[in-house]
Amino acid sequence: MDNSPSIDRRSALGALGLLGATAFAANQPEPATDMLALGWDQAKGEYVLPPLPYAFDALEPHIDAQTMEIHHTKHHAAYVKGLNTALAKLAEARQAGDASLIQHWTRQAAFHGAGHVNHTLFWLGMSPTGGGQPGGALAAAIDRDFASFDKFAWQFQAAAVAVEGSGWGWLAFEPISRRLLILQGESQQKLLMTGVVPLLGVDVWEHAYYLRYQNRRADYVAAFMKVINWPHVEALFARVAG
Ligand code: MN3
Repeated sequence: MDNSPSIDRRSALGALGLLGATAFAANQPEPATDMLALGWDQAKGEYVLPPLPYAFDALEPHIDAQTMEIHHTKHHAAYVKGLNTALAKLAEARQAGDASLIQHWTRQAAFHGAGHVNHTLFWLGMSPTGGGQPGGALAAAIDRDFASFDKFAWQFQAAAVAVEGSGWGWLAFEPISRRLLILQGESQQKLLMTGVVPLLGVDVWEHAYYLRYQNRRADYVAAFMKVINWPHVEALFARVAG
């Protein structure tokens, strides 16, 4: 089952290169189609659910179609709605000069905003032709910062499996040292280090795997390794570290 509108792989790759580069090139205007693929509608001035760059069943058997459909059309869509709502409520608060709910809606913006960005990155970090190992400069950086790809894969999976409750396993670029870090995100936005640029994230909320893997998070994370879109991660890395 396909879900339309879809975007071709090349445009998805180009668009998601922007996610990592945003902090470094925020002054560069980007084409509207790329912004839509990143989940922002410039014409409407609001966040939108970006299309998946592949069909719901494209990652079978590693990630099942039902999980993908619910995850994308229900969970991710809810983060988009929550982010737009939070920002609208903050605009109302400014208009009214009423600070009583500033803390609530600011927290909501961070949670739903992170949820939106995380999932956009998640979808494009996977591919029906994914798996294997990265090449080029990213492979060299992984060897430098984690000793080997196998050591990286071991730590990345262990970190993701060990996330307490709901969260994410992240591979991120740290721009001060210009090195790679593996981080554990809790919820959508907690335990991340300010300034890092996420390159690859695995969603370990139960909604990401429970239908197929039940409580076997480690099996799900191992399956995720088989669908990683390394060319996309390499492109993100090149944008921020190149
Ligand atoms: Mn999720």
